Amino acid sequence: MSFSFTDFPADRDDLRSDVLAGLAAVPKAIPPKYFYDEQGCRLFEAICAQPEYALCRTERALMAARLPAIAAAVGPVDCIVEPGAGECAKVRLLLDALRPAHLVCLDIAGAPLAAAAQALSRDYPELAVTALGMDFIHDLEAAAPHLPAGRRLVYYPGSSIGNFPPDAAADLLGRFRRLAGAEGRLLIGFDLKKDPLRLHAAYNDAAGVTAAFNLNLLHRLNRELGADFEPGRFRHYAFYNPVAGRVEMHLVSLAEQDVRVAGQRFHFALGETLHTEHSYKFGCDEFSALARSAGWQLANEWQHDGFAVQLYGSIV
Ligand code: AVI
Repeated sequence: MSFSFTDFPADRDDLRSDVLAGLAAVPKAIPPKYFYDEQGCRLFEAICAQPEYALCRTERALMAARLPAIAAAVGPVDCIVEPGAGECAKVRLLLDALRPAHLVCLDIAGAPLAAAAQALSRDYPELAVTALGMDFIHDLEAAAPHLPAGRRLVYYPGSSIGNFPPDAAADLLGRFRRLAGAEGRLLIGFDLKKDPLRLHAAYNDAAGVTAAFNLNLLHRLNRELGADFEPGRFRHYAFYNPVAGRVEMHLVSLAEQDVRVAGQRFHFALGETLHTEHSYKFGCDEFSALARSAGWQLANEWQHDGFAVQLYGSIV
């Protein structure tokens, strides 16, 4: 069994500057990557278990049902690279089917990643596991020296690509391509456009878990930046915008109020929004055009109940 963990804490020191810049912007906004402190990771896992939020279950069902075809299409790989690996749960199916020698998993939440990757390495004694606690959105290139030579598969499941605006998504896909190398492949899962009421319900679950996930951001800022947000004075507000093809998530101020964050004062008008997340939904052709703009050539695609998985190789 081989396991290593490297933390890149400097990459995560941007919280203060990103939040201060985001609160000074019009409209106010905070990047969604800051949802994922330890409590945020737990709440996201709980979202995935909500009856209204089918995304994770649907992707798992698709992967399980189509695994032999997916493995055959991917072909032999030496190394799987998983950005945003979280609990390292999704990759297990692929490890069973592809049997690579090496797994490199990356996540901004370093401590939970280290624990999950170490547990995984106990279950796969033949596998060399490298865990990198890093903000790969900011500095994916820092992962390159940790990748072994050989044929690489970048695995990016869970429709995480939908949390980026189209330009940033294309940029990230291009960086995945450079990380994968000329022989490399990309297996990516994304949520499809569908009935807007279904999408609306998925981000407004009856148990209020998504609301707690959204509001947890304010608790995090109170704890880590000495802010004085009163989460009870903000409303979780999420809706599907069919023109833009995305779910938008906001925290709307329920009062006129001032908030102090890292020693600076910010004013919220009654009804003013703090934007926290976009979750883009795609058509299959729309997504493959986006990937193509980043140098990826579509090789295969599988769909199930409003979710798609696509396999890419480099355009030669
Ligand atoms: C991680 N990401 C793909 C989730 C999504 O659906 O955009 C995050 C999430 N936000 C609210 N619910 C789930």
